[in-house]
Amino acid sequence: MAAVAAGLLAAIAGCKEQAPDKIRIAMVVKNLGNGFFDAAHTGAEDAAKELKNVEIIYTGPTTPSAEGQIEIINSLISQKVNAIVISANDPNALVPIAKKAMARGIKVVSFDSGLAKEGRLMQLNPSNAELIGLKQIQMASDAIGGQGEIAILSASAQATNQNIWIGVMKKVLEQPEFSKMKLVTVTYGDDQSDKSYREAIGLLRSYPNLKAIIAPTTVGINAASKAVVDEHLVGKVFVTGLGLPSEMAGHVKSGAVREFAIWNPIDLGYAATYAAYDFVKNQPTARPGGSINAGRMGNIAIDANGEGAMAPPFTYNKGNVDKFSKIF
Ligand code: RAM
Repeated sequence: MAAVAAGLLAAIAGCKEQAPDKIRIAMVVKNLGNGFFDAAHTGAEDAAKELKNVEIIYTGPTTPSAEGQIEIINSLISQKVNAIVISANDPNALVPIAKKAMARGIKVVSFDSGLAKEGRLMQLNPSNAELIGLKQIQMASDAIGGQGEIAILSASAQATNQNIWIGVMKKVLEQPEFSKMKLVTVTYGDDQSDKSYREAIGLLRSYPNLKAIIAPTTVGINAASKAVVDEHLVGKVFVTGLGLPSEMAGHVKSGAVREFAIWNPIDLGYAATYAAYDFVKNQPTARPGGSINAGRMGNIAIDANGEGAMAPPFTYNKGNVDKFSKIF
């Protein structure tokens, strides 16, 4: 009897030790197996360590679809997580499920690729969209001497972030400075290496006068660079866009890429986790017009639209790519 009672007491104590206020933050990414999101996950875990009582549930579909993310969010609602930090595969299709989560008290924050305003409490952008779009056109222009045909190889067709950047790029191309550059097409590799590679090969074969491929996706830029090498077009077609130094160092060396850009995905995942935490904790400034406390990243302002932005994109070339390839 005594042993049973002691066991029961221990079990009760054990329950108590399970810290009822442990905060569970689910990071839902566009898809698993993408190095960019692996890095964001590292940042989320860094934040969790600092915040102490936080557990990160890292999840996402195998291919980047809204349907896959809806299924995952449904299951996170049943698991009663405290917050969802999501990089959305579609700005609108996920709104009803995100609203359902919020109605159950789950704090939904989007990062990287945003949810429409009504589906989240905040969107954390890596940087300003205008800067990201302009930067990519500038890099392409520099590589091809300001003239010639260019194509865009994007991620999935509904991706919020890529579509915003493509919109900016099209506007930037209307400026007189870039009038000799012609965008011939936009194609989608769905952030899958094999599909992106096939699309890139298709571009190179369909447009014999193509001078540059801009891939505003880390998966696409890697695949397009490989396609240019395999088609023996190094020096004739230049690839640029957004890439991870760790994946791009070889392509810079091969000459397929002169310059590319990106922000720090570790810091982005870290700050998004802090944002979710602030909303869970009901920090009074975590609201549109306020700011979040993002730990080592300092305070990040939230505009009236509920959006915040981190640092400008950083440019990589043969002078610095090796150094950064050790980080992300
Ligand atoms: C891919 C994803 C991600 C984007 C980066 C640049 O990894 O599409 O959403 O921000 O590229």
